[in-house]
Amino acid sequence: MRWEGMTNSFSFLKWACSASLVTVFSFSSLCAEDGWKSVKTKEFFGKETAQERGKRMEWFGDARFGMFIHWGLYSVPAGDWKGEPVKRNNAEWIQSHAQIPSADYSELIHQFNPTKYDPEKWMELAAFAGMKYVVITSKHHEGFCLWDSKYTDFDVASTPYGKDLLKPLAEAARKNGLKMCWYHSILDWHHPDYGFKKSWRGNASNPSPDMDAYTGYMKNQLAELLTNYGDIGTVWFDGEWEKEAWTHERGLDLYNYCRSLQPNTLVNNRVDTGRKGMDGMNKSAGFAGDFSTPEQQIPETGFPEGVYWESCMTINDSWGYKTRDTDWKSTTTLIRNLVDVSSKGGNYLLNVGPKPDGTFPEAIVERLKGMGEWMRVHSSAIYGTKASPIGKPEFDGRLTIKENADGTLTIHVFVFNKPEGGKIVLKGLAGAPVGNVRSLTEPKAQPLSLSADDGSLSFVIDGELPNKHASVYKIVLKG
Ligand code: H79
Repeated sequence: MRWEGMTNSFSFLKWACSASLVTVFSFSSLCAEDGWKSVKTKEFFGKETAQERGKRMEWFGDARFGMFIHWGLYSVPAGDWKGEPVKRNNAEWIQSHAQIPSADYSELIHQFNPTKYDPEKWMELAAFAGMKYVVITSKHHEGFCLWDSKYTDFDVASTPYGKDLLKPLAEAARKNGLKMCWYHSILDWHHPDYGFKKSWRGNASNPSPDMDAYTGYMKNQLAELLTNYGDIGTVWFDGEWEKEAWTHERGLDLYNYCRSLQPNTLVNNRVDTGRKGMDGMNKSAGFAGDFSTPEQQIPETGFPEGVYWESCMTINDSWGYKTRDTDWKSTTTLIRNLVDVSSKGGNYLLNVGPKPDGTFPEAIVERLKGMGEWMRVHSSAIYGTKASPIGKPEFDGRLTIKENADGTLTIHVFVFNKPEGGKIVLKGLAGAPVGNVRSLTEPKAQPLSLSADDGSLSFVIDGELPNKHASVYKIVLKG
């Protein structure tokens, strides 16, 4: 909704309903007739059979690779405030790190003008890289909304750009075979009713922020996001850790609310208050959420069947675009991270921070293209695979497996660095080999001979590894 000033009673009502300024009126009482109250929230959490759950989770369990996009007003200062670099990594946290008062920070809205935004190009690149879904910040902690929301002026409609950024992205994603997903922050530094006050936040001068009213606002917005943009793959909440504001009861209710709008969508575990810090798994049963979310880390091991998880990680050190951050991970590291995550049965959600003009930094484009080139040859060893049955092998590499329709088992052996002598030993793998070892990296190469002796399989790689990022060998076992 665009900011038009308060010239008549209608725009006054809009102001009172919006998050743009501290308001003495209760948000929910003025806007009660539309939005979330008309949504019948049914109990969904824990109410489906294992089979139903498996079906709902299936695409996520097979996907392995997604694109995370952090984009918002913070992309404009890009890590600097008043010409000075703000310490700490995360450029999307600049308002908090520099304690920028809400009124000053909100001025950035007049500078956000991504005239070079080309969502087709973004999604073509994501698809080329091998990504199967895309998660964008519909709203990050700053509170700015990337779509034209009826419920606030603090959105893209109030920027010089003025157009919904999410609709064309959702269309481009689907056209390129990716599922559209939303990251939506529970924490909101702008909204006057958000339930935990700080001097620089938009709730600072509200004597009694009303978290029920704020939750109503968030639900109204989620109704927009889960009604007007087609099927949404995942709703990815974050910013749930302030105990003064967010509770288990609110989390469970919000989970059920999202699924009442879209029964098949997946909701991450940060909707509730059960995650164990940055390792992102749940402390114990009973917390809502369909999958776990380790942040900036890959778990040491895989998890039992039926535990779904996704490691989200940055491509440099910041989530939001940061001009001074050139600490780009190498293409090799990114590919090996994807392999590592796959070998443990998880998904890799790799973040990009677009520039305020709507383009990706060149370093990101280069790396995603490099991943795509590798994936074009090797993706069958990534998608729809299962975790290694023997954990990490002793050589520098990883394994994934695939159960074939004819009852055989394909083992993909990823080799990062060749061990001395080139002998690859797979301990603890029994079963009768079908044929020899074939190279996925070089399908035309001569098969290598496979030895099976008590409880281990082995083969020898001669010469250089054929791929510098990760070379892949295939073994088929019967029984
Ligand atoms: O959106 C990106 C970041 O801006 C956001 N999450 C990713 C996906 C984020 N990064 N860091 N933080 C949020 C800060 C959270 C830090 C902590 Fe905590 C909150 C540390 C202590 C309280 C997490 C929750 C770890 C322990 C509890």
